Amino acid sequence: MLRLAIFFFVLSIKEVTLGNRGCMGNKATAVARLSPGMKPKCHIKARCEIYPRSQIKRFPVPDDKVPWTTKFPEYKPVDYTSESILKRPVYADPDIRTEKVDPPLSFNGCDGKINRVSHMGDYELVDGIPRNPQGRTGLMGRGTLGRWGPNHAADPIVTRWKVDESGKIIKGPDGKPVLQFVSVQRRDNHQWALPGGMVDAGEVVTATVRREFGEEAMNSIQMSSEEKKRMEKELDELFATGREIFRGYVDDPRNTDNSWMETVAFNFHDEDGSCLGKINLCAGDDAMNVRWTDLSGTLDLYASHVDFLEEVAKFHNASW
Ligand code: RP5
Repeated sequence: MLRLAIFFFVLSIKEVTLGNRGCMGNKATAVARLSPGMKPKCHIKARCEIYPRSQIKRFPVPDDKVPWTTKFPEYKPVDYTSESILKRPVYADPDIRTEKVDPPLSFNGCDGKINRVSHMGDYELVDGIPRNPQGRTGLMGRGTLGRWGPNHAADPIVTRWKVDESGKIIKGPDGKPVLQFVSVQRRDNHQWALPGGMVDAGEVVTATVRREFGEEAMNSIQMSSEEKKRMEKELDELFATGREIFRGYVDDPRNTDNSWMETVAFNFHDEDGSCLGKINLCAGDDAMNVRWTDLSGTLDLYASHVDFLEEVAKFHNASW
């Protein structure tokens, strides 16, 4: 019995480690590990009527027609890939429907440093094109996403307890202590969100959360090398420990039938506020504002970020 327990313990450690290593991890490590009780929700934001940053209307998909297993013969998704993606910025794939790509893209695997493995397990290819594992979105093509299939992101959830002037923890209406997290206001749609971002080719997700927090919540891009060094030291302390909260599909308004967002979200919690006291929040890069926000069930945030925060509140037994 003890041996069996040790075996599973070692296995789970291995999975956490390899799963964070981008394309160096193997396929078996990439299967979704959602926190217990957390299930990816049916497309809500990924069926928003007007596709972000466009005038394009999605083909309406009723709730019961989202799963591919439900027949929907009248389904005619709009085909849309934005001009900027078709111009092939460095992070964008070629248009595999119109160009001959040799060698072909390695779906469900790795193309050099590009990770095309889904956290949700193997996805289907229809006529060589990845199919969204969560079902229909009313739009085919890539929209404004660069990659066919999974587009990998990482999200830092930096938390502290809310205290009054005397340092006493403030309680919420449910009598539980209130947590606060660092949120940013996105420049593209002005919605409040976690300061997450895309994983660069070859980058490990733990490096992405740290880089994105530095860029969006501390404006590291505008810092002098001296200031950057100081920031790195502060972040070392803050990011030394982290708990994986979620790994999987994100209900992002940019998702399409052929391209979708996936993320790994980590919670970095400063129990006594000693480490975060030194951190100077300053919005930068894709963020136009940054602030501490109270965790609560009434939050309205970008994509499925509220779901990750609910998990964090549960874990810390905080007010929700
Ligand atoms: C969301 O998009 C992820 O959860 C992450 O927060 C974000 C990454 O995209 P960009 O902020 O880089 O646009 O799906």
